[in-house]
Parts: sequence; C-alpha cells; structure tokens
Amino acid sequence: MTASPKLLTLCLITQPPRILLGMKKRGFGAGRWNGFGGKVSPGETIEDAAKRELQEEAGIEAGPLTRRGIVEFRWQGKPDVLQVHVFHADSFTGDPVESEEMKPQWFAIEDIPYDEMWQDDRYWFPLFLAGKNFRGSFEFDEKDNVINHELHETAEDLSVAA
Ligand code: CJF
Repeated sequence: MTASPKLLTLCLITQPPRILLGMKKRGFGAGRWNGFGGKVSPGETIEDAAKRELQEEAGIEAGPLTRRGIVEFRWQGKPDVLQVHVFHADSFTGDPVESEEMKPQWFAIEDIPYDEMWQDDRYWFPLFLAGKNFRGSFEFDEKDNVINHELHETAEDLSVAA
C-alpha cells in the first residue's frame, strides 16, 4: 500500500533582478528561506491554497499564478510522500509584511541563499528561474540531506496537471 501524497503549495514571486523569499519562523522548515506555501485544505483547489498561503504568510495578493513544477519528497525508510506544487507570479498587490510564520525579504536572484534553504532548491530553482516547467522527486536522509533525486524539464501544461 502506498499512502496518497500530502499536497502542499509553494509560491514564488519574481520581479527580475529580484525574488521574494521568506524566513520560516516556526514549524516545518523553520530557519530556512523559502517561497510561501503550505498545506492544501480539504475542498480547496491547489491554486486557491497557493493564493491563500501567500496572503496569510506575506500579506500580499498574487496576480495571475502559473503552475511551474510538481516535486515529490520522501524520507529514507518512511512511507509519507509530500507533493509540492510550485507556482510563479510576477505581479502582486499590497506590501509584503512579516507574519507569525514568515519574514519576507527580497533577494537578488544571483544571491539566492541556497545554503539556508531546503537542499532540493539548488536543483530545481535553476529550471524554475529559466522559465521551464519541471517535475522532480527527491529522497532525503534523516538529516534532511538529499540522497537521491530525479528532475526533468517537462513540456506538459501543468495548469491542468494532477
Ligand atoms: N522549497 C521547498 N519547499 C517545500 C519543501 C521542500 N523540500 C522538502 C521538505 C524536503 N522544498 N515546501 C514544503 C512545505 O510547504 C512549503 C513548501
């Protein structure tokens, strides 16, 4: 038996030459920079969850969102699978504000702080930043190091993907 994956969202805002990231202040991923996102609630579309989490965590309203990647994560020896749907927006309304979850900060795209991010980000951010759609799968050890991965660019239309 394979459990169904837990659905999560990740929303990245770019306004070249900069990208908006947030320092996660508590809970899963605390102490790491990341985009904004979290769990999809029952009855909610994945895209609606992405917008909601961006609003809750950064206080901003996304412009049109594009689904750019689907990435699965598992930990060695554990059955759970996390499936993260990665969205991009290049516009938003409001001003990013710190929340209880996240402290937003703009970074130059060339200075993305990969050493303080989930390790998978080093692999797929370059595809994301190049405007590609992608699918990936990462396996972590108990210290959150990547021990196996697959990653490919895809020509599929992820706006309709499951
Ligand atoms: N960038 C990134 N975001 C994740 C998860 C992740 N790697 C896996 C945990 C090992 N990398 N998110 C999951 C939580 O919700 C926000 C996005």
